[in-house]
Amino acid sequence: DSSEIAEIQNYVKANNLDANPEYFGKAKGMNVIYVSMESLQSFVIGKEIDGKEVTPFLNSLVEKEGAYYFDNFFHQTGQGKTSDAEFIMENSLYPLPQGAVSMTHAGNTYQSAPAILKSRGYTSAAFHGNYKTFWNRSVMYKSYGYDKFYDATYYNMDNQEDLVAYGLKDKPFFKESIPMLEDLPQPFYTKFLTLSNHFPFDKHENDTDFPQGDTGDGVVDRYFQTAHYMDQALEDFFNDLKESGLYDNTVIVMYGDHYGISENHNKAMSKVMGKEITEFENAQLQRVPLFIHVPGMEGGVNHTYSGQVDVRPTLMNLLGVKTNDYIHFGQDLFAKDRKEIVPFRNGDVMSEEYSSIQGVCYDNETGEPIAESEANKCKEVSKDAQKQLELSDKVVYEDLLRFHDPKGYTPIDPNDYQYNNPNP
Ligand code: GP9
Ligand code: MN
Repeated sequence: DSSEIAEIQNYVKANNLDANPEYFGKAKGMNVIYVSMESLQSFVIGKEIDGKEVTPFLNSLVEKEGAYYFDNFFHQTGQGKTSDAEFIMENSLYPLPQGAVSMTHAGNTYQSAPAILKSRGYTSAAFHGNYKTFWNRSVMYKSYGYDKFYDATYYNMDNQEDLVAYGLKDKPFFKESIPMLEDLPQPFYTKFLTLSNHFPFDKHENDTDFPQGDTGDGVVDRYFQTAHYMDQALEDFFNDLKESGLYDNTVIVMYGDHYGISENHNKAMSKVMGKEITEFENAQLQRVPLFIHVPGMEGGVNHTYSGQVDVRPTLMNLLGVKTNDYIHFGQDLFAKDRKEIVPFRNGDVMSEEYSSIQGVCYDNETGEPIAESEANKCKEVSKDAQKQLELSDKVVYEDLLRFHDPKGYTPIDPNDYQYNNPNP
């Protein structure tokens, strides 16, 4: 009830940081494009196979003017995979310890990014080359307040060679999306969910001459090929955005949604990484790339320890939208004095100096468990991580945003939205 939301609000208020004035409002009024980079982990950034870069385009962004790259950014997803990542990005809340929140709690009241921006004149749209019912998106997106959902029914799904496990390959997906994007009223808030780099990372041999890896583990070896294809698709997309004139007035946020290579492939991954994949190293591998391109800004590599919950407050501050009154668990990536605590959904927690993995406290610098006598080094970060997860879960399980009325927010009605098939 409303007393519970008050407790959560107090925690959120106490953890709010002032926006960094060098960034606040620097993208005011601009369009927004999110790209969910399927299963992309940070270890591929800068990686070479046979002397060739796996992701030359993304690598070029690391040092590019206008682009910020976050190299200590982690996914925080649970069993809901892509849909969990979406949930975190839209709401700055944690997904659930069990199941996918978009399956179990799609009917909740949320105060999501599309709804927040609606009252600022934004039109929102989601683009995805799979059918709208997958992950219950057709229901969840109404609760998020998405005006439009361009699902597989809007794309040409007739050519077998254009398809991969869950839908359309990334190149035709982005190509066919451009005219739909151009037709949107501006400013827009949009997201594009890619698919080519999805497990089992197959069906792209004829789409690229990029070599496979040579670990002998087909999943890991093909991953480099599908990641390379996605990288090319992203480059094409950027070029098309430039051509359409949208590029100079659009913030582009690209993030890896979750890991692609599970612990079942540790043996091959130890060859890739040149070291044994211990529990500690596996936690390090949960880094996913985050790029934020803001026209006119300087850009640079940012080392802050961070996770997907931190992106929404970052974006909102860039757009000049204060979200202090909203329930959210992230901290702006550009703010000063960030906590740099990254709670994982499995209870592990990463911080700048220490990480708590499966109950063991490690020193990040050495990768070794720290002496028993110093184990309290992890206690404080673990305690805060637990608190955040507990409060966030309360919001979701008890549908508490029903009782929350942020200043300046106009609630949306999910029934106002419907996503029709264009060719019934
Ligand atoms: C399917 C796509 C992939 O629509 O989002 O889902 P995942 O298996 O990665 O959660
Ligand atoms: Mn995914």
